[in-house]
Amino acid sequence: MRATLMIKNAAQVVTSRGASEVPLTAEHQGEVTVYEDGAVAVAGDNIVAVGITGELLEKVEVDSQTKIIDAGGKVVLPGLVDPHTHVVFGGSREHELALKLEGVPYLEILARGGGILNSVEATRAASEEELIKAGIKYCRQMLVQGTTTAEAKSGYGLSTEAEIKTLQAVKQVDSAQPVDLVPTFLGAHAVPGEYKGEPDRYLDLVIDEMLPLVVGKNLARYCDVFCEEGVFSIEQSRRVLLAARDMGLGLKLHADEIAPLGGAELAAELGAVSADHLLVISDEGINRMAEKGVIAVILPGTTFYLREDHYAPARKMIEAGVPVALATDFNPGSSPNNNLQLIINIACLYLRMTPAEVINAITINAAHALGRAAEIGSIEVGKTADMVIFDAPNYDYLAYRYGTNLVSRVIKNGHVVVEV
Ligand code: IZC
Ligand code: ZN
Repeated sequence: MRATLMIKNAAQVVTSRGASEVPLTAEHQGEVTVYEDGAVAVAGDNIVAVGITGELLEKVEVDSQTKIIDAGGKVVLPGLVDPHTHVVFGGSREHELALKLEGVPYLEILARGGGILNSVEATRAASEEELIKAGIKYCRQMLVQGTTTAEAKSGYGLSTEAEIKTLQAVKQVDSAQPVDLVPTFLGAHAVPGEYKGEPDRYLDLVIDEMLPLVVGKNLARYCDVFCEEGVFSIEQSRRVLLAARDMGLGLKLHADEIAPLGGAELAAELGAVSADHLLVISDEGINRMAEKGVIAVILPGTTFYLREDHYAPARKMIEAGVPVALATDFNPGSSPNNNLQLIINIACLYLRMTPAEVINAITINAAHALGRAAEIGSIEVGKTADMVIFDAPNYDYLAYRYGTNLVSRVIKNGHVVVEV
């Protein structure tokens, strides 16, 4: 067996094992294998061996063509997976910061025609090329911070033309740089100004015109809805998601973030792959998600940035057997952060998750939330060689330090794409 790339002498290689079929839950959420003095061998795109450096050097052939990385004193993790982002949008919303500091709530800014609708205006005004350029920039920021795969939602177009433009931009951004993007159609993100007061008429457009085009052009793998008070109700969300499911898309839902509408129960009822946010999830919702194996994608960076006084009940969900993933929710309003390393800190400190639980939440369980766990999310033989080397002596250190980018190298499809 000849390696094209060999990482050796790592202080720790840290990964889940055997969780590519079903996400990790309950006590397994925090199970990681740690290879001290670890090594990983790669041939082409794929991982061909992982273990202790001495053993690997015996069984894997290296030659003058093999790229050898000495990871002495460093930690190797699977490439990070960010399963909830709105990475393609026009403009930015720093001008809303003053309103925020005056205490105007997020949904009030939206009701006044700002918030998401502000970004809709900027996204409609942008050309596809401008959206692509910004998207590439944001993806590069993610990559240098260790993210190798991310979800990318539409939802700042809210017209057929602008939603298609956004998803086409997502496709171009995906192929123009190393971060793999999994596209999600979020036409039901808000009611655009021209349909104000007529959400159902807007949803007719989403269902009858946008969805068939999106599916026909193969521009999305999932469909999502912003199910929230003053945005879309449970009934309206169900209608969109049922139509999307009939057309072959997987389902996701912005659920129970600000008002407890029962989004978690709806996600379980419809067999969604994930329900996201869940700050105000009910006990019933937790039980239904556990029963159906719906992944909770928790977005604690958003909770932090909206200055909410309580976080999603992550411990309760883990104890009830709900698989937990974490994401940045990168977007121009409620979470202008695309760094998963910061999510590690916030999840440990405020969700009270352990560093090992968090690592699984941003690797294998996040890969499950994107339907990609057979290929990515762990350092196991046969998987795609997506890995991050952190300048950290052990994985606890990643939760301990904050605000500094600890990435030393990023490997994507077997190639070093970031070297600090
Ligand atoms: O632009 O504010 N929650 N969608 C649902 C968002 C936040 C993004 C935004
Ligand atoms: Zn979101």
